[in-house]
Amino acid sequence: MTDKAIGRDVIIVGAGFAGLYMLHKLRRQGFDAMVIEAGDGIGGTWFWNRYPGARCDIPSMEYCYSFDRELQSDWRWTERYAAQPEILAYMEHVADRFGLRDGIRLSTRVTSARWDEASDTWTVTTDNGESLTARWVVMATGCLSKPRLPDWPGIEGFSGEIHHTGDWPQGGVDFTGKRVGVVGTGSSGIQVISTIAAEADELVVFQRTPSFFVPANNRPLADAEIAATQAGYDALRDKARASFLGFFELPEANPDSALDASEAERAAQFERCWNAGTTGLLQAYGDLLANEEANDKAAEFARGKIASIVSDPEKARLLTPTGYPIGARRLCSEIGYFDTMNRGNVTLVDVRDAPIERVEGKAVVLADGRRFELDVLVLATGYDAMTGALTAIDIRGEDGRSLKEEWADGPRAYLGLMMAGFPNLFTITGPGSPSVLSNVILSIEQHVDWIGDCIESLRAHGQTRIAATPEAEAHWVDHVDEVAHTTLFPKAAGTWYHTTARDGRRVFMPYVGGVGPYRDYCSEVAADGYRGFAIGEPVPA
Ligand code: FAD
Ligand code: N01
Repeated sequence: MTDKAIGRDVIIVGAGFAGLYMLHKLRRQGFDAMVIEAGDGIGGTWFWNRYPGARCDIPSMEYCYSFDRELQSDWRWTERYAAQPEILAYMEHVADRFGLRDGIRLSTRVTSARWDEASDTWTVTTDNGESLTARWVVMATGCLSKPRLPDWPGIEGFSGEIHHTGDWPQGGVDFTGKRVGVVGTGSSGIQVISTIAAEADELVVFQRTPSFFVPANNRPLADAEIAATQAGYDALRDKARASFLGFFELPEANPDSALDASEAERAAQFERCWNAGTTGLLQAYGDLLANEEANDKAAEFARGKIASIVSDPEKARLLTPTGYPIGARRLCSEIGYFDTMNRGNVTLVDVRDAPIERVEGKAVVLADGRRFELDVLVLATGYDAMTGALTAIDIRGEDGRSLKEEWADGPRAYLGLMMAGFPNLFTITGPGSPSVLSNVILSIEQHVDWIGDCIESLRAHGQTRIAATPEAEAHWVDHVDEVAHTTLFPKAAGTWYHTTARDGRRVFMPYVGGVGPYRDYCSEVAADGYRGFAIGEPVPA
C-alpha cells in the first residue's frame, strides 16, 4: 500500500497515550507509520512528570485505553487513582504487548514540518538534522507537554537545584534535610507539596492564585471492585463515551438548579458529591457552571471545607479561593494538601501583591524585598497549554503560511482535528475539541479512531489530500466560543484554558459542549462524506 516515492504513509509526533494508540491503529490498518518522540522513553506526560506525588485524578480503571478488551481485562490497577510509576508501567506494557517499539524513534525532536503542494506530502525535519517525508502527519504532541518557565532575572544562575514538575529528573530528587521552595499551587503544585513536605527540612510554598480542591479519596482497589468493573466494561465505556466528561464513575448529574433547593438539601447534596471526588461536586446541580449565584453556593461549601481543615486562620484565609467561579479553573484533586499546610515546617507565601521579582544565588527575592534562601526550587508553574507544543514546531502549510503566525490571532481549527491551509496534518485533542475538559484518554481514542478511519477512507478512494475548509473552520471556532460563553468558564482570569490573542482578546480553547455530543458530531461529519473538508484527487505523476 505504501507509495515509497512519498516516504512513509504517516509520521506521528509524540509517544504519549495518543501517539502509541495512533501507531497501533495505523499499523493494524496496513499503513507504514512511525513515531518520533523527543524524550528518551515513551509515555509522554507520564514519562516527564516523575515528580513525587504525581498521579491521575480520573479513576485508573477509566484512565486507560478502552480499544482492546483483553488489555482492559488483563491489566490490574492497584489504586483508585494510579501513581505515575504505575501509569508509565502500563504504557510500557502496551508498547510491548502490541509490538510498537520498533516503530518509535526516541530522543528526536521534530523542529519543522513543511507542506509540499506538488506532491501532497509533508517533509518533517528533526533536531538530528534529518528530513523525513510522509503523506500524512499526526501531531500527538500533547496539550500539557511544553513546560512554562518563569522569566525572572537571575533564574538561570540559581545556585541550588531547580526542576520543573513536567521535566523531572529520572533519578529523582533527594529533599532530605533541605530547604525547598515550590512555586505554583495548581494540580501539580499541590501533589508535589504534599509529598515533599514530609521529606524536606523546610518547605516554602509560593502561591499566586489559590485553587479550589476536592478530596481525591484515593484507596487501594479491591479485587471484587476490579472484577465488577471489568465484567461491566463494555456498557460502562459506552456510558462514558456518551457522557459529558468522558467517564462513568461520577455521581448522576442532577439537572435541577442549586437555587431551588433548601439550605439543608443543598448541604447534603454538596457533601455527597464532594465525597465522590474528581469533578463530582460540579455534578451536584445543573446550573453550577452556568449561573454565578448557583456557583457561589458550591464555592462557599468548598471554602468552608478549607476553613475546617487548616488550623491557622491566616493560612486558611490565604488558601481560600475568591474572585472566580469554582470549576472555571481546573478543580484540583487533593490528598492531604490542607493537612500539609498545618505542618510546622511549611510556610505559605502569598505572591499576589508582592510577586517573585528575581533570583540571586540561592535566594528567591520578592518585589517587597523579602528573600528566601533555598537549596531546591521546584517550579510547578504549568504549561504553554494546548498550543505550545504545536507552535514550537515551525509548521508551514499552503503557500508557506506559518501555523504559529496564524495562531497568534488565537488558535483556529475545525473540530480540533485539522486547520484550514494545513492539508493532511491532523492534531489529536487539538484546540476546539473537549480534550483537557474530559477523560483525555477517551478523547484521544476518539480522535485516533476518527483520523485512522479518515485516512483509510481516503486511501480506499485513491485520494491523497484533505483539508478543513476555511468556512467550516470559522463556523466551528465561533461555535466553540459561543458554547463557552453559555458557561462561567470565561469568568476566570488567567487560566490556561485561555490564550491571549495578538489583539489582547482572550480565547477559550477547549470545547465545552460535552464529549458525547462532540463525538456524535464528528461521526456525522465523517458519515456525510467528511463535511467541511475539501478532499483532493491524486497528484498526477
Ligand atoms: P503527552 O502525553 O503530553 O505526549 C506528547 C509527547 O509528544 C511528549 O512525550 C512530548 O515529548 C512529545 N513531543 C512534543 N513535541 C514534540 C516534538 N516537536 N518532537 C518530538 N516529540 C514531541 N488527563 C486526564 O484525563 N486525567 C488525568 O488524571 C490527568 N492527569 C494528568 C497529570 C499530569 C501531571 C499532567 C501533566 C497531565 C495530566 N492529564 C490528565 C493530561 C495528560 O496530559 C493526558 O491525559 C495524556 O497523558 C496526554 O497524552 P498525549 O499523548 O496526548 O500527550
Ligand atoms: O499547572 P497550572 P499544573 N509566580 O497552570 C503558578 C493537569 N494535571 O502543572 O494561577 C507565581 O494549573 C500559577 O499561578 P496562577 C491538569 O489538567 C493534573 O499545576 O497563574 N506563581 C499556578 O498556581 C492541570 O490543570 C494532575 O496565578 C506562578 C501554577 O503556577 C494541568 O495539568 C496533576 C508563576 C501553575 O498551575 C496543569 O497543572 C498535575 C509565577 N511567575 C497536572 N507562574 C492531576 O491531579 C505560574 N505560577 C490529575
